[in-house]
Amino acid sequence: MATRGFEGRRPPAELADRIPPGQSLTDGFPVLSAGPTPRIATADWAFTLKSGPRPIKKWSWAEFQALPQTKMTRDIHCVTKWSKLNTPWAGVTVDDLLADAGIEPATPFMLAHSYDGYSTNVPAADLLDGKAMVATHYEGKPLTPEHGGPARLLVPHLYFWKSAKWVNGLQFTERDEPGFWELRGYHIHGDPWREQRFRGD
Ligand SMILES: Nc1nc2c(c(=O)[nH]1)N[C@H]1C(S)=C(S)[C@@H](COP(=O)(O)O)O[C@H]1N2
Ligand SMILES: [Mo]
Repeated sequence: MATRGFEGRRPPAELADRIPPGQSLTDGFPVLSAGPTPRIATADWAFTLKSGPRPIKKWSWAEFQALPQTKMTRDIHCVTKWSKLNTPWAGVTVDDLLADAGIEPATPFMLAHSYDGYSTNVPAADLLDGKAMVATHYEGKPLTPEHGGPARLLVPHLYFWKSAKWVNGLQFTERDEPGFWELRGYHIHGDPWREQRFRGD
């Protein structure tokens, strides 16, 4: 019998090539937050796209819902060593946000910002071409507050700390500026296939 739960289980052989080095599968969906869960009513929610200090475009919840909605089912990988396969999300791709704002990527780097003060840096190339979205739904239902609702960033091909919960903005930056966990020793990029867990990996 395989041991299930938070410790994870060994992947069946046919799934082994979907599990990055050092990771185990979980069927659950652990909640990991640096602080308390903020409760943001959709009526109070807004999302801002910035280039440096300059706001480019701001969407209310209603305006955001009117953008093209995309479904994305992906495997996710947490630096605390759990992976979860086939997680089904829906929301707005970063490509569609830039298209609605009418801009091309302003700089090669971005910072995601959140209602709890969290931030995380991601190269723009890792957010574009359908690689990432601002997710508002999980398993067909509105995203719960614990998992980042009303909206979270989803960057499934990087470690899950890059998927900022309670996200309220994306900002183009001139340099790759470390965010909350990157300032506290996590890797600047966070590719699970290269085991980029901590600074220097
Ligand atoms: N705003 C915000 N986003 C966050 C975090 C956080 O503390 N605040 N934790 C990160 C970490 S370390 C992980 S592993 C994932 C966990 O997401 P989950 O709770 O939905 O599993 O969210 C990431 N996004
Ligand atoms: Mo994490």
